[in-house]
Amino acid sequence: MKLKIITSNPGKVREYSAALSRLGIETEHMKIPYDEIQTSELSEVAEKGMDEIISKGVRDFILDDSGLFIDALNGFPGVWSAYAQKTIGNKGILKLMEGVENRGAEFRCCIGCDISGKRIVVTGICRGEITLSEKGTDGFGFDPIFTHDGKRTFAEIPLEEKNSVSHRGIAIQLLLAELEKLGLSR
Ligand code: ITT
Repeated sequence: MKLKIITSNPGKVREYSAALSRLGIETEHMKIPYDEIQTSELSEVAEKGMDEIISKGVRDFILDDSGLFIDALNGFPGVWSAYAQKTIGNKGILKLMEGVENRGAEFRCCIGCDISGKRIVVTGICRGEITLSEKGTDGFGFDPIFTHDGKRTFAEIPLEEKNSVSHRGIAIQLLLAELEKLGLSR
């Protein structure tokens, strides 16, 4: 099976190609812009994105809408994560969290998959904490300020380890289970 990975984010491409090749699924990166609508649900953004990609004649693909949801900030930046990353960045998030004791947060990843004319939408969640400072050089986006084990950030662990515990890794496992149910996993 071959799936196109539709994203503008090279970090996502690395994670999908590593995780899917281990499952025997071939990947091909395609950068096709699509509108990310303003809504409070990642799945709505993913579904609308899928409609737009399909309307352009592209089939058999995955895309994802992801975000970092911080408990003490009532879920911010959440669906505005890309905007927050571009504007205030990790330093800005740490500033908002200065003096905040409750560091709880979660990453969510909603994958939309179009395969053999069928649509699968799954969401993976990874809980953890916002660190006090940026640490690590691997990964991308919010990885240097998020720790799932209270010890190392996602930017300090190898990609394979991130994939085994992360929101995206969990969403990929859920996707695989749905593909198996449909008899489409090979
Ligand atoms: P595409 O929509 O083109 O796939 P994007 O980077 O805009 O790329 P999202 O809207 O899904 O992707 O991502 C929202 C933000 O959250 C963005 O700034 C990402 O860098 C960040 N992000 C998503 N997944 C992440 C992860 O696994 N680790 C760290 N940051 C992540």
